[in-house]
Amino acid sequence: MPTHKLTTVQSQAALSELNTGLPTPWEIIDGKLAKAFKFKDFQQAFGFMTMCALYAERQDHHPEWSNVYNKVAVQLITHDVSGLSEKDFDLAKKMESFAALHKA
Ligand code: H2B
Repeated sequence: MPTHKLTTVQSQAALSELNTGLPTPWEIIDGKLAKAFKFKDFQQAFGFMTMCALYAERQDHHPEWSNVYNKVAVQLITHDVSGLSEKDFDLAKKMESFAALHKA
């Protein structure tokens, strides 16, 4: 299925939908969908990252991220379209569900 770059208006609408009900929201920073997750400890953070990594590999859509102990800073972008696509919002939603399985 081809991937389409979302317009600014479409990205803002998708961001609002993604953030509905979330205590800590995602933001669009420098054209990337970004969020910093914080967990109880490194084990929880790495468990979260492992679930995300396996999903990302299945989808062939990979995050930019960094980890320091209990924090995981995530930036999502679709390199193939040089911008945001539905794939980024899909991955962000999955990341939220994986984060919910790990201790904050
Ligand atoms: N991940 C992300 N975030 N954006 C992409 O455009 C992308 C990817 N493209 N993972 C995939 C891999 C592409 O390079 C391969 C060839 O399908």
